[in-house]
Amino acid sequence: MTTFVFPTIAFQTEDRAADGRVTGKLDGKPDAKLDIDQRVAEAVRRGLSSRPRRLPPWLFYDQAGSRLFDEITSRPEYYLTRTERGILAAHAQAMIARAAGPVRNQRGANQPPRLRITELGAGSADKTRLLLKAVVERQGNVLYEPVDVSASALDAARERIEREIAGVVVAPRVMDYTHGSRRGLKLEPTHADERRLVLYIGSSIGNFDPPEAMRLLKRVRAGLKPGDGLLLGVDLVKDEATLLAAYDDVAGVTADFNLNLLARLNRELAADFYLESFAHRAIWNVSESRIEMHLESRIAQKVRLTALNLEVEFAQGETIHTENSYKYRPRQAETVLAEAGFAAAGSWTDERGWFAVCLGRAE
Ligand code: AVI
Repeated sequence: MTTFVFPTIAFQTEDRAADGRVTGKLDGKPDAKLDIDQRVAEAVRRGLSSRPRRLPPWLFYDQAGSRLFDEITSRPEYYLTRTERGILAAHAQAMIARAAGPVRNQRGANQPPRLRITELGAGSADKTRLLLKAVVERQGNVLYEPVDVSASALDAARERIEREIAGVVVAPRVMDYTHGSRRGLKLEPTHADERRLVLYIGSSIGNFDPPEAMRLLKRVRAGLKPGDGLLLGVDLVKDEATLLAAYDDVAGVTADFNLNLLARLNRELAADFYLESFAHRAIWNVSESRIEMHLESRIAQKVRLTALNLEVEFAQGETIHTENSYKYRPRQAETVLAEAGFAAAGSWTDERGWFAVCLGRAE
């Protein structure tokens, strides 16, 4: 583990650049400029000033955090990715056929509509590939629109997918789908003979609390036409030991992922978190049906975030709540989808009933 040592420097002046970043000169280092992402700065100030202390989970995904998350998905304890991949491998054709709509056999019936695939989050090529291949098998080629805030993640997805699957044209959309108006995601309109299938897989919906998740699903629905679909991957409630192990693997990758958040604040906000003085904690909150991740202060300590001109005092044992990962009960996803305006059009699970992929059709 790395220890970060910072000189004592004071944040002096503040200028807003055209792109919304705040730049500031560091006292005693006239040439040094600190480039701060305003959204990060505001989230950290708000979260660390509140009680209980919290940091939003989107902060996990800087370059190092995204790499650690990829590593988590191949840990033996992190059953989610493997299980969902198994479901998609077994049922991709059925999911795609169902999303495209029934094929009527009577003479003169129309061709079923073509599907366009829109994925929220740039997606791991691995799981998405199974669905894209099934669409290409069905209709020859497909337009795939990965949506993400990170242009570099989208570039990587485009490069990977176009190289690996013939017949897929990738049209990345840089957008923060987690925020926005109730009027719906601003997606490019589909053609009259096309249906859009939105993928929101990987249990990403689980990182939103129920009201936030509902707002997000309603926004997705508002951006769709009747007949379009949403394929949602949710992790299901299971025994506590399995859940806890998934969020506290023996190799310590999830601990590193959680602690990287503090390393990120050291890097980006000139903070002086001493990583060894915080411990990764995973808790199963049964009444809320969620795994919580926290960073627990092992000692009483003060931490300075120079770029925010903020000092935070931690009592021994005090935690920063960094993530919730909600686990759904069987049929709960269908109920939630129905409330968001989607009719149940299919649901697939694994033989242990650990994970579910549900198809909702926009009504
Ligand atoms: C991205 N998300 C679905 C993961 C989860 O399982 O909630 C993030 C994660 N946190 C710890 N391990 C994985």
